[in-house]
Amino acid sequence: NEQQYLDFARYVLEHGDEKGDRTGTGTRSVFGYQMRFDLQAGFPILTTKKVPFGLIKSELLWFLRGDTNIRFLLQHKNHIWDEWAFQRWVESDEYTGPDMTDFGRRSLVDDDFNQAYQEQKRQFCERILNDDEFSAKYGDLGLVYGSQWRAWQSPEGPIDQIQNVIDQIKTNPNSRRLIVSAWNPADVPSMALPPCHTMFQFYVNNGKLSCQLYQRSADIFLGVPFNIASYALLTHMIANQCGLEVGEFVHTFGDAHIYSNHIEQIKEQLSRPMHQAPLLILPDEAKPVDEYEMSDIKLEGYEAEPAIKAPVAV
Ligand code: THF
Repeated sequence: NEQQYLDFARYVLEHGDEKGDRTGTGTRSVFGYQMRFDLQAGFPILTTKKVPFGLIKSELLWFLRGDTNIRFLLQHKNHIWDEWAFQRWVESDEYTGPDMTDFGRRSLVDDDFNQAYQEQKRQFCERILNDDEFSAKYGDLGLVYGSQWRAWQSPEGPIDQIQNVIDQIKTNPNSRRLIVSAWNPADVPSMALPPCHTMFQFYVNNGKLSCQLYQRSADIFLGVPFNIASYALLTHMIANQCGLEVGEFVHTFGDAHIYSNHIEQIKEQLSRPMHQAPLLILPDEAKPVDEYEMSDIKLEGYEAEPAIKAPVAV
């Protein structure tokens, strides 16, 4: 399973074209790629670097709650979405601190600026956690995953795509319409970041539930290890609720890229040994996906090489 990720990364390193991007970082990129993970062969979390599974759990529970405010993430010490909320804050009229224009890029090249930025971001997170009014206004990322999954706005009222797809898996497993879409063209302009995981489809065969994700844009070093584990976990949770075994997770990509400031890190990772895939442990009884707590989800036997630090492009 993991070998496919390593092959993918090596392929993009060797065959990717240099391509500029929105964040100004520069990438090596390919268009179109696919990996398949057999979920019966262990849980597909990488072992060539330690991936913080707690962050993956809290992010997925956040999506499944239909929540779009980073406060829940901060309460779980999860900071992977901070930059996108922070950006809205520093661009607002109410922000009066030091100039934070282009903070993502400047924090990497200017030490003094980076200190000021880290301090502003720390204060921002404090306020999101402790100030209800501030949090309601600046903690929210707009109509991102959580709201599209659980409450897609339509003239007839909100559509709960997750509940609908679970009902269909149970009652009409042969359906070829088991789809959840996060890409809502009407809402894209108001989102802090338009969804990278554009849509996913389920497939039931021989008592097994498979899932395929179409990801329009993929940060191979930082994002993809999270994305694989996240959708594998979601597939397990929905299979559990529907009384099915797990089948495959098929991961299909649009623009798949390695940022120019992740090249050394991915080369380091490619030189490392793999370990045995861990097992995912969920509750024995069928549990609705909305009722999960962090402690309901466990990995058994997760052994991995050390984490590798890399800057995230904003
Ligand atoms: N933007 C970019 N440029 N890359 C992404 O992967 C990405 N995401 C989400 C939204 N925009 C993105 C956010 N997901 C990390 C992981 C996932 C993210 C964002 C950041 C990250 O930095 N991971 C570190 C550990 C972080 C920590 O320990 O706090 C890592 O080493 O894995 C794609 O969904």
